[in-house]
Amino acid sequence: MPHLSRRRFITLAGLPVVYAARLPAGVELLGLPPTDPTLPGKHPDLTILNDRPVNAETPAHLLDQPITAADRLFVRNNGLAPATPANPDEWTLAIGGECVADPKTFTLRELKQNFTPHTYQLTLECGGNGRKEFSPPAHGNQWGTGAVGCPEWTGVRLRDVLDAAGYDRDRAVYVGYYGRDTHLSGDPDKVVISRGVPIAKALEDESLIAWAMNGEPLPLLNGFPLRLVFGGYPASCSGKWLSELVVRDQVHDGEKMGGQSYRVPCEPVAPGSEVEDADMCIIEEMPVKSLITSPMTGAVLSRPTLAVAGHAWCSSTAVARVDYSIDFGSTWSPCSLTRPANRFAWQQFSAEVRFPKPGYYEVWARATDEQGVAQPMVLPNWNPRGYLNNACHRIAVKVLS
Ligand SMILES: Nc1nc2c(c(=O)[nH]1)N[C@H]1C(S)=C(S)[C@@H](COP(=O)(O)O)O[C@H]1N2
Ligand SMILES: [Mo]
Repeated sequence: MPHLSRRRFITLAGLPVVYAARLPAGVELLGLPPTDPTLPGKHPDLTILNDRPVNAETPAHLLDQPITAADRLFVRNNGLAPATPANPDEWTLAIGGECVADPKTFTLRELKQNFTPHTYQLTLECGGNGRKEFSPPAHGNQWGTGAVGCPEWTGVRLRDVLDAAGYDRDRAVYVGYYGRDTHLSGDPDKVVISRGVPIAKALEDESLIAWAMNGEPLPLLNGFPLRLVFGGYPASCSGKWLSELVVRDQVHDGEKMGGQSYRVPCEPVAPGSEVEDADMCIIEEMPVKSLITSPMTGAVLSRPTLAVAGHAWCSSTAVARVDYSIDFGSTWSPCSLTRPANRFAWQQFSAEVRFPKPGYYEVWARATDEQGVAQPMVLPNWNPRGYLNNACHRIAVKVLS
């Protein structure tokens, strides 16, 4: 049977077809379903929302690690990432703005050599994470739950660098950033995004100018070689491919600071309302939130117990408690909860859940911060651009016996 021996060593999608020699003549292999193209430096199972600009989120079960691996951190680009610099140590960061009398420039090498490095685990979450759930729908990337992650970041304190540059402490109101990405139009004069934080946030211990994620250089898509990282604030404040900081004597008015961008109605509005720019306020602290990362939704159980685990995070010192419910929020039971590695790091919760009889259940998780503010069970505060959805995360479970 020569046709069989010829098929002995065939491969499919890079895998050996183990029983190729036994494949009857005329039978075609089924093949594997097509997979999304993989982003450079990223896990192949990230969900790609767009490729121009690149936006990709992380399925909940891939976020199961206490410290998010670099290849699993979501990507949110507003423009086009710059090319990988040939000599990253020569990358420059300029410090200027109204409050800096004598503008200075530091190379990345100088930042590494002349300042004390610090490492913090900081939760990075896009202000639009969870936008997909808003009704009526909100324009923008339809993020599910995966525009969040919590790697360990290494860099220098923004405060130390501002101190070294010198700035007018009495007049400083805001620190804005500029990066080296390119506007989608290709116009080199158009700024992609230039946001920032109030001076008090900029001066916190954990506010970093970072060059490393989990001890390795940043992935290009996450800002290589240099970026800002602020925990507790919308990730849009954490400028990537960082090239310039401006210490402003007013609220920074860079690209995407005004209008409807990264802003919510100052007072709650009815779903579907149009809101004047003047009535929109800048998002600062992000609300308390949690995510069930294990098991995946849709788990099928052959016994009535289940280990549930995930993360909880907030913009204050720590999440105080996480509870779970299997009866749609009628009653709640406490989860175990770890302390954060540091402020703004996410914390791990876990629980052994017992189901009273076979059937369909949902497990809901609810985090409460130290001020006693808990996640809402239903979608909170509808807003035109669909920011700050911190409704409880839920998974479906089928209990067979
Ligand atoms: N230069 C620059 N910085 C940026 C952005 C960008 O498009 N360009 N996107 C911002 C937004 S909206 C988010 S949510 C975070 C995403 O960070 P990540 O891609 O590393 O996850 O980067 C922020 N910093
Ligand atoms: Mo974002």
